[in-house]
Amino acid sequence: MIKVYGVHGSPFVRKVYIMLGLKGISFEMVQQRPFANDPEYKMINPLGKVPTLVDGELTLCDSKVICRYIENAYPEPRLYPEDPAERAKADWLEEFSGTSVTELATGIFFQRFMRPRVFKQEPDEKFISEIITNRLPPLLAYLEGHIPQEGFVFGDFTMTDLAIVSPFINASYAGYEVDPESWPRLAGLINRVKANPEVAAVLAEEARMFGAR
Ligand SMILES: N[C@@H](CCC(=O)N[C@@H](CS)C(=O)NCC(=O)O)C(=O)O
Repeated sequence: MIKVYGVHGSPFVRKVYIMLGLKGISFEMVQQRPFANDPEYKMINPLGKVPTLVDGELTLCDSKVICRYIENAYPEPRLYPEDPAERAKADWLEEFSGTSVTELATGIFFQRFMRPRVFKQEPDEKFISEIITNRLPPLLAYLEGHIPQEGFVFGDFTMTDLAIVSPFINASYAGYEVDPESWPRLAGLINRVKANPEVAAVLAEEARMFGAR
């Protein structure tokens, strides 16, 4: 059986849990905390990050790579576009969302949620304000230009929609919501993705784990 090392609440692990759920693939969740500096875990993932997927002899260490593998190995239902140009656009939007956007959106989450709870430190509200006021808006404007008014980026729901929305789920745990007045398409996409039953089921588990909502 496929094993996924990680924890609920990570924007990257979330993608993998939800994708496997949407494909109807059974898997074992192996609890692995990020930032644990666990030498045994680093034997399978040299970066020590989550998620890691193990499928038989195969071990993969990055959510984008893992999701591509799942799509290729278990094609139904399709969760990435098949057209080469759309597929390339999907790759770019997932890369952009998983790097620059995640760094800022989960920066808010890290400061307000992880620092007090895990590291017993005060959040840096000046840094958070710099993210919200100056650094995030240009990225939100870019995403806004790639999201339709209704439906999903490629018509039907794909992993691109989840990849775009996932970092903002973490930001929402820290009290940040995308302003629907300024970025109505992104705010609408967030709501539509959260309404997907498989997404909602994983978010319910996260809420249970965080003891909130
Ligand atoms: N590019 C990686 C990023 C994974 C990642 O940064 N995961 C975080 C948890 S949300 C982590 O494990 N951080 C621990 C660390 O950076 O040491 C992916 O897409 O899987």
